Amino acid sequence: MAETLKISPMTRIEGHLDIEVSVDKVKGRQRVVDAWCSGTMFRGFEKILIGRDPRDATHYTQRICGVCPISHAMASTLALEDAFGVVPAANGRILRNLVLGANFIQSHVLHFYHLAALDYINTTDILDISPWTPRFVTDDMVTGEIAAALVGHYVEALAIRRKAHQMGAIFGGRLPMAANFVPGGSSEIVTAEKVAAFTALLTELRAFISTVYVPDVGAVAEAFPDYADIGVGCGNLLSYGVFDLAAEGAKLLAGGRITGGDPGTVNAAKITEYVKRSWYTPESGNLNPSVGVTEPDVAKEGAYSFVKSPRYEGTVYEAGPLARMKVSGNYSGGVSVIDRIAARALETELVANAMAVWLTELVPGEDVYTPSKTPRNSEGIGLTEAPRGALGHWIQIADSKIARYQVITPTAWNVSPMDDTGQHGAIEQALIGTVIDDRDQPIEILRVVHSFDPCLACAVHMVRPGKESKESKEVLIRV
Ligand code: NFE
Repeated sequence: MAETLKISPMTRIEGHLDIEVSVDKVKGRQRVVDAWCSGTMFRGFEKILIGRDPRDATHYTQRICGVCPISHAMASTLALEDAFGVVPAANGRILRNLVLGANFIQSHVLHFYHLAALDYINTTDILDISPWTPRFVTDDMVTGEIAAALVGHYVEALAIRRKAHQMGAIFGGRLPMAANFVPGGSSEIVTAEKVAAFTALLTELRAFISTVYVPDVGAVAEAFPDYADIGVGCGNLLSYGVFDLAAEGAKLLAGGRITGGDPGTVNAAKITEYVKRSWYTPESGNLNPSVGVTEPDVAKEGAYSFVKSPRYEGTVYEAGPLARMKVSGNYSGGVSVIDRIAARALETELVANAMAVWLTELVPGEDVYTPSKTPRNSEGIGLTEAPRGALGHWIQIADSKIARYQVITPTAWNVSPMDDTGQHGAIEQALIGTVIDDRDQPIEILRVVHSFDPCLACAVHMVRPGKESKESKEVLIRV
């Protein structure tokens, strides 16, 4: 018999995501036959920014999320540089890449050890305390030595993340919210001492990535071979590309799309956001973000999320490290739960290795910044990649103030609800068809959703007062 299961909130993600699935017996097995992702909070940054100094965008938008603030600093700075008509000084460009790289390392290590790995480990005999409890315990979870090692690395990874933050703060001024991103480059200078301090921490982090993180991901992949075919989803991948290199337009991870197996380029003019199933007025939908509107309507009939539905030429795309690694030709595997986790680990190694080279390209004493002036009227687009995937900021400046600001986060691509033509979002599609072994412990749902590393803090914001607060534990509700 069909049954609707709701996991609310979905835990070990950043922010509050509700997942509702309909489960029924199909071809002799219990499967997810329909799925709905709901972002349960409203992110009001587009409204908060209106009327402010354009340069404030870099500082305000970093507060969208404490996990990926540097990506918002980068996207807003690129949008401002586009609007101001300024090109960053070489030192400034490299310093920004180094701070963003530090944030990628921190975020990817967080995802594997602190948000996803616990879906695969039975910790009953190791640690039966919070934050490992309450949780689902299923027969397929790893036990014994591998489980003990992963739990040990969970603790070690906390210190590694702190060191990644400390490293980023050397040039960022502070972290998580960096102070050095400015149109034209960076506000921090390059000294031999700072380069040496950064290099020492990076050396330690690279050792952890290569000798602990990548092998641990390999162990999980080996223990869960079925998951190389689970959670496939739409199969379309999109990346804007990230980490600008010296040659104009060149990036460490080149952007692009893969659609039905075919490669393609990305043109931001072809992005449209839909809101038929989102809590926004109809006027907020069917728009390119350059002319985007964000007007909430919490009483909207048929809506189930505060996340809009971004689509590229009307098509659903998955964003994230797997998309980035595949479209840039750095990953040859498929699209699945395991591929997402593996590509994320390999990307961490690739970025950390590149950072070691960038450190040698810094020139102490040289300019870090090209001066520029805020124009009276202008507009700009900043496309980059956050740890979780494609991130875009769109700014319109009138009378030297922000007249319009729009943000599309990677999680909006992944966690989006159904669009105007009824297409499910990327995670919803990845869930549909998934076999559920035990309706009382639908661990498969957690593994599929967590593989995308969704961050609702990025996608949406703000809580309705008066509602009971939901703490971080899986609440399985049968409806
Ligand atoms: Ni809150 Fe973020 C990243 C952005 S996810 S973590 O990575 O932008 O949508």
